[in-house]
Amino acid sequence: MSGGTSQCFEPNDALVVVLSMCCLGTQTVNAYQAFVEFDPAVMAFDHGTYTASPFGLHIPLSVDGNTIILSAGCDPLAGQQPTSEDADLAVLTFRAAAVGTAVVGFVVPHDPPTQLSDAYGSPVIPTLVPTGPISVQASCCTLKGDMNCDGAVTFADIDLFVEALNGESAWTHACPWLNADCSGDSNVTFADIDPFVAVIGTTCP
Ligand SMILES: [Ca+2]
Ligand SMILES: [Ca+2]
Repeated sequence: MSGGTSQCFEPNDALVVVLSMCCLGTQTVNAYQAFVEFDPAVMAFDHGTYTASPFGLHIPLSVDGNTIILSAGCDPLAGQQPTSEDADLAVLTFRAAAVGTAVVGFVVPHDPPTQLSDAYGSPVIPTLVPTGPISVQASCCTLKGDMNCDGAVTFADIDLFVEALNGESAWTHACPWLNADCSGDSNVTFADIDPFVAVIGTTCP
């Protein structure tokens, strides 16, 4: 089971996480339950919907604190059969609440556990892959020279710019290292110093 991909969000943006299953091989699955947690300091849960297939029978999705509880299974009356195919199971929509970085993952350990079940109710133990990191930034616009991703190039970016000159492997900040490429050659070198000074004072639209 896993979720979506990493990208930048601004406060109040919708964050959509798709719960899916894959790579079951020859193991067929009849149902699942999942306990999904999120960081309420960075994101707020808005709503979630189950997919109609492959599991059309589900209990209403519920939220317990920062944990979302999901459970669904095949609907034999609708002709649904246990399946081993890759499938999306549910779509969870969050709102970016505050600047920060968060992961949407599974509560492990949990009793009962997050698991898939075969037609006999026996567990098919999944490899649980979290989504993220989801980065909520004050501004997601890419601004050459904006080294702290606050949407403006100011004196506060100078120390970080100098740090970026040490190379990408030494860069430990969430804001992209390549923002220091002010010359546009996809590298960060001393040749970027003059163009960096020239963009001090620019802001995101
Ligand atoms: Ca900045
Ligand atoms: Ca450059």
